[in-house]
Amino acid sequence: MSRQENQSASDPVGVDPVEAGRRRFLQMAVATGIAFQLGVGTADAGQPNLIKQLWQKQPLQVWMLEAARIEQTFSDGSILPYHRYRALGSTPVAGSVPVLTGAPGEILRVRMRNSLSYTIRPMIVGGMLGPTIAPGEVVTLDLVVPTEGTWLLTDELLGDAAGPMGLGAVIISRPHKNGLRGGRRSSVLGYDREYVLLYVDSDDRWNTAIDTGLLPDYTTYEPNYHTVNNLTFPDTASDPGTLITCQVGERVLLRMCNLGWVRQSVHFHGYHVDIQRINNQPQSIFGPKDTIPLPGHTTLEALLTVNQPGVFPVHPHSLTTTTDNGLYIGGQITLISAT
Ligand SMILES: [Cu+2]
Repeated sequence: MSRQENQSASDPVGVDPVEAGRRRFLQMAVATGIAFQLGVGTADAGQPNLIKQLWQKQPLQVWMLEAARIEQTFSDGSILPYHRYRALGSTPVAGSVPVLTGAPGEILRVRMRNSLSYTIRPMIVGGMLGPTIAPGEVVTLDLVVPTEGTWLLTDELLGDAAGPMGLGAVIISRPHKNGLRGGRRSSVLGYDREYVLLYVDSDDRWNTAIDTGLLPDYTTYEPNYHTVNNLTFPDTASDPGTLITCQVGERVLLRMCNLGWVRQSVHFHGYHVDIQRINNQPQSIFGPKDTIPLPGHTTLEALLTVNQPGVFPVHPHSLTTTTDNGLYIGGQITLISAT
């Protein structure tokens, strides 16, 4: 499913193909911080294997994702259809949300299968668009890891419904501790552990409409399902990627992500956290907070200094979001467990 013909169409005549590729690559990287390149690195179609030449010293990990229909059963017995990215193979997850990791400037290679009944187009919020992927198609995306931070991968064609449908993944951009870039370490953060928490809210009428091939009523959005890492409480508290496990004295980086539309205010029991970055922009004006703002389609990194042992809830400060379709207790609650 390579689409390399697109890749070489603008090669300047008479310019060394590797050099041309490098320039184009750098232009994209500088302009946006993120670049999708279609099919580069698959050498079998006779095009210059640009990425391999540029990055041959870096082993390429191939992450595998599938855009798939998934039914989830909630505590009230109701079942909601989602269209989610499913992690295949050894692709890491938090809950069931794929979490892809790379260093800034590195290539992330993703093989994406579209098992949905409509064309999708992956995009990174605040970044570039990927290619369209037709139903049944498998496409290899090579994406340049953006600047240090936490990024949302979602779908452009589903538009406003991509979040409610759950079509999201998280990309962590983290400098190598030793090695690349002269051994440069993170300039902003020092931490002992990290967790990803991805919040999604859904209005069942939207999900049901899209799942049956119809358009939802975009004028009305009243979410009644609320997941964190595609889970609800108490499943959140038994998932190793969603239960925040730590020890007194540690610093824990929380990569808070909101793919939904509810303007969340996430509240911490037991601790205050320090906001490090919002949408990957360093922040210095916030003091310690027990409640942090997390609007839709936003990422926020907060540092939790674990200064007491215990088990404490973390949840959006809205009663509705701590329910499953109105049934308390459920929804977007998870726990911090500190020993
Ligand atoms: Cu509370």
